[in-house]
Amino acid sequence: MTSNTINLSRRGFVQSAVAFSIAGGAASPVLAADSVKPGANSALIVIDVQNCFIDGGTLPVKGGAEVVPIINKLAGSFQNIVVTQDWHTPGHASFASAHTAKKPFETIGLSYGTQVLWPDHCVQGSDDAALHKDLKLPTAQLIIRKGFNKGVDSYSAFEEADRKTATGLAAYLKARSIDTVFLVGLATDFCVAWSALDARKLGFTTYVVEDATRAIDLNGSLAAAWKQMAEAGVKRIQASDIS
Ligand code: VGL
Ligand code: ZN
Repeated sequence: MTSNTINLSRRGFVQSAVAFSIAGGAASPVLAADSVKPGANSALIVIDVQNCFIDGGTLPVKGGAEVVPIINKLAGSFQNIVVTQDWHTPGHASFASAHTAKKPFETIGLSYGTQVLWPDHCVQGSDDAALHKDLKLPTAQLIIRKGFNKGVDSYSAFEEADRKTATGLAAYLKARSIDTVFLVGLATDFCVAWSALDARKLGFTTYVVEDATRAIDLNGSLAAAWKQMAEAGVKRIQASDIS
């Protein structure tokens, strides 16, 4: 290719440029079939893009700030946008500090099962719990806060960790005839994954936009999350797949 190009006359170059664009054109139907255009029945669900999960916060996720411009841009493709905030009480049961002789990232058995213990984070009303200042979602219609029951965590935007208490998000989406959700935000392997798995369980067509998420990756949790999501029928896409 390179040596041909060097010997091309200008006319020859123009011809080969045309040939190249035809070949490119032939490839584009494949791209078009793979790309998704969110409609009136789709919602972008922006999970926990809060100061706590970004550098300088209490539970920073590596590269967390990088999702902000990607999400801001994606928002232009959606008629429906929902935002979530992790919203814990002081002394929340998911905080290591609430348990004797426990350190962050250890686990504990609570009434509803095994709970990973975290540094104190996203305490209600604190700057740490605020949405990142560069997140620009003026058309978002709902902010849903979760994890506000002191004794129960809620990674999922749909259902608390007791697997009984609904946040109300599913009923809201269903009332608005939304059957397809696109999940972005933090963290891929916790709140995004749990929300995606519950969305599938509740019957939503579910996409996770991988490059609009970042992970905590604790003891292989990221690979495990992608495996579970694939098994549940969650579609893994990139921001460039959305038109
Ligand atoms: C999250 C750990 C603890 C998350 C929330 O948003 O993924 N992770 N609380
Ligand atoms: Zn939390």
